[in-house]
Amino acid sequence: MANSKFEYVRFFEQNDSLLPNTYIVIRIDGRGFHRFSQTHDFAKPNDRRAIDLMNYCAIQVMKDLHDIVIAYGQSDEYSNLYSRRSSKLASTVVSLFTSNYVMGWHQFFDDATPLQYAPSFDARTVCYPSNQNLRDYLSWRQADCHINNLYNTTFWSLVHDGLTEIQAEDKLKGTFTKDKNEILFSQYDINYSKIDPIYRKGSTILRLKREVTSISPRTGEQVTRIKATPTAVYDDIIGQEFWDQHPTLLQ
Ligand code: DGT
Ligand code: MG
Ligand code: MG
Ligand code: MG
Ligand code: MG
Repeated sequence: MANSKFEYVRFFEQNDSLLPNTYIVIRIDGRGFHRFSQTHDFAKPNDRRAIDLMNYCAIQVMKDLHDIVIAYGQSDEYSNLYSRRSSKLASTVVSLFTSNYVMGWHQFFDDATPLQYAPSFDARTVCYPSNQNLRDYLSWRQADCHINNLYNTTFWSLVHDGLTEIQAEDKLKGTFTKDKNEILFSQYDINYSKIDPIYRKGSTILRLKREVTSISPRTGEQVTRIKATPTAVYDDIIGQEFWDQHPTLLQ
């Protein structure tokens, strides 16, 4: 590019290259999704359509951006673990996620719930230097999912039972996990540990190896090969077992 007197402005761009030898986590979170979930009548406490749409977006992002190793999502947020590269990634991930959210909306919500305004997500980038830090980060998000889901499940059971939202909030003030489990079990016949793991554990997207069959354009023959396909699982990622099952994740 020819030099021009305007070129000096590029030195105003801050160097935002990320710390080397670290795991890069990009967390995106729906902006103002309290309102968004109300406008679009999301089911309480969990709307399976909304979660499936979020998972679809994360899978599309991983199909497009091959450097993402694993993604974890709950509520209106998604954490993407990158193997390397700069924070330009955050804007790529968040815009790709958002455009897929808009384009995929009608696959998950029927005509009675059209998208009413343009949704947006924020993105933040954090570098974690050790395997332990990274696992603790993901454990933190999954623990958050559990705490919120247990609270929300109990809260909305009370409200559907006739309490006002203020009464339900008062009743749950200062309660521990075992108290909420007890309310669910004794009053609503809900065994919390039997609730669908997608709600209790959140969603983890992994590149699982799968057999895919296609027709070779060259020979016209059917060929089967093993392809790593981004796939949602709803496992516990806090314990050791998950990491033993997927030993290549943290290499
Ligand atoms: P922010 O992130 O600071 O812009 O604000 P919000 O409003 O996005 O709040 P945040 O991210 O702390 O909390 C997520 C909101 O999204 C929360 O109000 C609950 C709502 N939400 C997420 N998933 C569901 C769902 O499946 N069903 C319902 N009813 N609400 C959901
Ligand atoms: Mg927030
Ligand atoms: Mg949000
Ligand atoms: Mg959130
Ligand atoms: Mg460019």
